[in-house]
Amino acid sequence: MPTVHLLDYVAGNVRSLVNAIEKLGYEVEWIKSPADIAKAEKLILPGVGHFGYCVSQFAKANYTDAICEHIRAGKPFMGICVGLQALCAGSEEDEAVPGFGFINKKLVKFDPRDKSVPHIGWNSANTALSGTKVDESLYGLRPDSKYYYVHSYAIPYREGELEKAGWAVATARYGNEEFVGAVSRDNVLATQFHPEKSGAAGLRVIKAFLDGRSIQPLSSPPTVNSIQEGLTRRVIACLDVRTNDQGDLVVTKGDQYDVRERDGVSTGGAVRNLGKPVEMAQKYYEQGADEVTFLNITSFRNCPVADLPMLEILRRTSETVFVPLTIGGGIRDTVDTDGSKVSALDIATLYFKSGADKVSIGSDAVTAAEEYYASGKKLTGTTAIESISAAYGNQAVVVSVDPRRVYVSSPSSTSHHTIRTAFPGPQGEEYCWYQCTIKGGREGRDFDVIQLVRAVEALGAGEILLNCIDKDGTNSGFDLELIRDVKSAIDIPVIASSGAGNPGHFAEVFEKTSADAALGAGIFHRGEYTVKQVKEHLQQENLLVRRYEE
Ligand code: 1PR
Repeated sequence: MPTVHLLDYVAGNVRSLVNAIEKLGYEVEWIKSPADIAKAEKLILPGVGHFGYCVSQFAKANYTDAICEHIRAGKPFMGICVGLQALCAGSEEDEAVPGFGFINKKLVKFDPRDKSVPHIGWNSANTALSGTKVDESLYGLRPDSKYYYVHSYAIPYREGELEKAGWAVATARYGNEEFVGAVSRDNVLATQFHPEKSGAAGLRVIKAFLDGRSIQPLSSPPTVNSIQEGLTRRVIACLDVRTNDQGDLVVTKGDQYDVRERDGVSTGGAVRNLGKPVEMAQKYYEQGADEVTFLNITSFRNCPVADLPMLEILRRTSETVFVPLTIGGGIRDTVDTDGSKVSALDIATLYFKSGADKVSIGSDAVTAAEEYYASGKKLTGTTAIESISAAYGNQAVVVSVDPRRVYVSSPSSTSHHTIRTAFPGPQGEEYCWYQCTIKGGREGRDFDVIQLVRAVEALGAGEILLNCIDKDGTNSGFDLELIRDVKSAIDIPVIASSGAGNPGHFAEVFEKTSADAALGAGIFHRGEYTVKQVKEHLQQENLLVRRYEE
């Protein structure tokens, strides 16, 4: 089997990249020391996280000179995400650390005034501006395909600048900022997006690099109408996973968090079994889901951390599902069955190594946020959110929020942040606040959702998964009032969740709020609608979506 060398210098999900390379018929060899780089023919530098941290890690381990030598020698080199950023002169993210300097540009942070930052989701890598012919493809890139990005800093695109230095450029637009999605010159290809997470479109790019084909003819050139710039609306399929009474791991789904069958008026029947996690994730990938989220909604009792069943689910899913995978449930400091302490960061590391791109933190985030205010907004660096985002980047940390409506007659009757609601409470109350809960909604806290999201953003969370217990499983649509309120309080992206019952609800949440993504569970598991149908409906409503590519 032909070989490609991979440098696994810091944390991150490299498993998906390895799976992608192996699926394409190549074998991965790991670079373990700078001397190994000299032996490499093709070298891939993947990367997530903090620019300064990554680039100084290379320097500390004496990799910088070896990598630069490989590039100067004209040997094939591919940089992914921070692997692209490292080629630049520097980054606003860390002014003290210079990059390798091959690309004479500095990375700049996206302006959060008109959009969420980080930029997370599917966007273009369009070579049209850079002059690549419409019937030719640069490393398999298609101007009408979408690729998965997750980053806060980017190279601003100024027409002609990089081209003058010999680079071919593929661009993307986020809000009113045009930035560099990919660049190529001679033996170098570098992508800001993650090809290993970009479905078939991304695998095509990796294959073109591995096969050494920089320019190829396009058998079906894009039409003017098929090229649409900008970030697409993300549709996420969520799988709540737990063990049922027989001990099998199943996908389940509750009504307002009650996952047991209802027998007439009484509850408390068997745990609903809607299918097997890996098979269902694969099915949603093939339907065009832009991401898949697994939530372990019960802790697996008496199970050593290293054997957590979710690790195996991730390993198997990441072999065939090439879109981002999020895993939540039980991410907190814990004590293992042998009495040893395991940190939230250790658990997250196991998940990332098994193929997860993001971890989602629920109960522990509420506790951390409460402590944040109690200490006068001090950052200790020790919470799960802080330690995981420091090691893997903010974009890898999602906070899952489980709020419940509490109705009040007037804002003055509570110290919490209220909204005026168009859906009055049982006593005709016109105001409500959203109470944070922990332990899957079992315990309510004297803490509101706005306090929580502001605190976790300050602690380093990169995205909010915004559930709503009142809406969960009701098929009655998303809680638009809650989503608008949370969006107006923070800059990081918000995933709307709970209540999706038909494709119109997805269109509604994107049209009437500025939600960055929308998640559905029951609607898909019960077979009422497919992800494909939801995306077709969004498209009919003139909302930009990623088309699924075989
Ligand atoms: O507290 O860090 O261990 O994380 C536990 C995680 O498990 C949290 O993310 C919490 O939301 C989730 N969870 C705990 N108990 C339940 C339950 O249902 N009994 N599920 C639960 C939460 C909510 C959504 C759901 C949407 C969409 N599920 O993920 O999928 O509401 O549903 P719908 O489209 O069918 O309306 P920790």
